[in-house]
Amino acid sequence: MWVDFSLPPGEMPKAERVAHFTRFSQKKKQRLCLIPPTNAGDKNETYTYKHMPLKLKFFESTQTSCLLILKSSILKWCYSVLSLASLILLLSNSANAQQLAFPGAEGYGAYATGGRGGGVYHVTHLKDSGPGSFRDAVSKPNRTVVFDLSGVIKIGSRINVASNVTIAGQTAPGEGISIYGNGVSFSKQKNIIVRYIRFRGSINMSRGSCTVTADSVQNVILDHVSIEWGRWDNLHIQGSKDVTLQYCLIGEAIDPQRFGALLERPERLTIHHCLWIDNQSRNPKAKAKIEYINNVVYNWGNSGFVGGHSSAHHYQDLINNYFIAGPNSSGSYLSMFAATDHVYHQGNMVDLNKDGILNGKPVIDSAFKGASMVAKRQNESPVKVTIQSAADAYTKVLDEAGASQKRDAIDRRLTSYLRSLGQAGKVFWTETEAGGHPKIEELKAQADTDSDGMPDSWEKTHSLNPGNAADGNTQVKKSHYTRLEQYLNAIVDSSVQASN
Ligand SMILES: [Ca+2]
Ligand SMILES: [Ca+2]
Ligand SMILES: [Ca+2]
Repeated sequence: MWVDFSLPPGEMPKAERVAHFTRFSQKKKQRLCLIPPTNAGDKNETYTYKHMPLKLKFFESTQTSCLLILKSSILKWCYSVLSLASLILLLSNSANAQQLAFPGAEGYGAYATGGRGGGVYHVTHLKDSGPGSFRDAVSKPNRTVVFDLSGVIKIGSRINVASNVTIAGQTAPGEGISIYGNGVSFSKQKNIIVRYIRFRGSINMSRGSCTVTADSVQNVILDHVSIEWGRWDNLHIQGSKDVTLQYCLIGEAIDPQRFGALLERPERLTIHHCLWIDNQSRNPKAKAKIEYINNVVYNWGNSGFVGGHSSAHHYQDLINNYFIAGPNSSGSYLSMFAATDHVYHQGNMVDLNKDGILNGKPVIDSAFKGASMVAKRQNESPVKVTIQSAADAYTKVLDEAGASQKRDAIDRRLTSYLRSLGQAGKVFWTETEAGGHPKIEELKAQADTDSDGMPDSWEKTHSLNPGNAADGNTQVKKSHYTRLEQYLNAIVDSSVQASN
């Protein structure tokens, strides 16, 4: 709005000053300017410039410049621009205070901070425990977990993840990492970011086990995570707040219940762009305050999305989801709603004809039999989900759901079922029946000499020091992410493979 403008020091006669200002203004067109102070008697003198009244206000200052205020029609314009500038500044400051977990994080869990600014732990082998294991990696807070290799990590007992942890599955090479054989618990923890990894339970778990439990958690985001082979449900979320599941694949639950997910009284919960596939029911069961947007539910058995149907009140918003029947699907793509289920729905589609073509019909009120229908959204997170049509969401979910940086054979099989649009798919009883866990080729990640999580090659091309780990936590000026986060974000932003 103003520029530095120096006049010769010392007192300058009024006429000369006006002349100088006029010359300046002509040269600079109508830009506002700073002009130097002269003496106290000159305060608030009025001049004209091109027939426009100007009021010059001088600071009593020995500085070489002072503020010019225009008392004219452009004054309002000036203030409006200033207000806009302040607003932009304010917004950018508040963005700093509320940094997204990563670019593209949406929903109630989008502000999770994970291990930002903490240490880096390298998973260096595929064994169940000990230094360098995944179990050890997530056992302590304030760290980012990176993977020096790809493969299947077979675990014998549940793994508990600590608070303030980022699990950066996208750092693993090749087809990435599967944690297989038992479950992973995030329960009672806060601020966790999980991206591009597979959690797979097993028939060898105890009968009531879920693959992932996230009870009483806060500020957690699971992004591009595959959650499969849970015995009771694949996923259990109870009493949690500020949680997002996005681009996850929640499928192939196994004996005895073979259910997708049980949500018990979570609030501020977002589930968007997830693929629910080959689960007998509960895709999910939503005893919850939830925004459920752009999901695809394929080949449910008995039931698709299930209401809370309890004495407590539940508030479910279903927006632009696609329900697509498969070989095992009944017609109950929405079921078990009671008057205590307050349902808002908009733009959902259902395709029940199993004809290999996506040609569904709009879901109408009567599909939510027993529910109390409401006309307005009841849940809307501060970081809004970018909402697509149900048909567009189908394509996006097919491309991206699960650990899709490079899908492994199991997730490729499951998404091939979806692609068949009614022809293929099965609600299996055990993972053995489904073909078991195939090997994932064990590849090594690029060298990271200083162990700061960023490979030498990346550091060299980004003016960082591959011999000094301290640069990982320095901040990138524009984005306010750390250098390590900048790397973690960059390797997936452009690499989701269309070939999936
Ligand atoms: Ca069809
Ligand atoms: Ca490094
Ligand atoms: Ca470094």
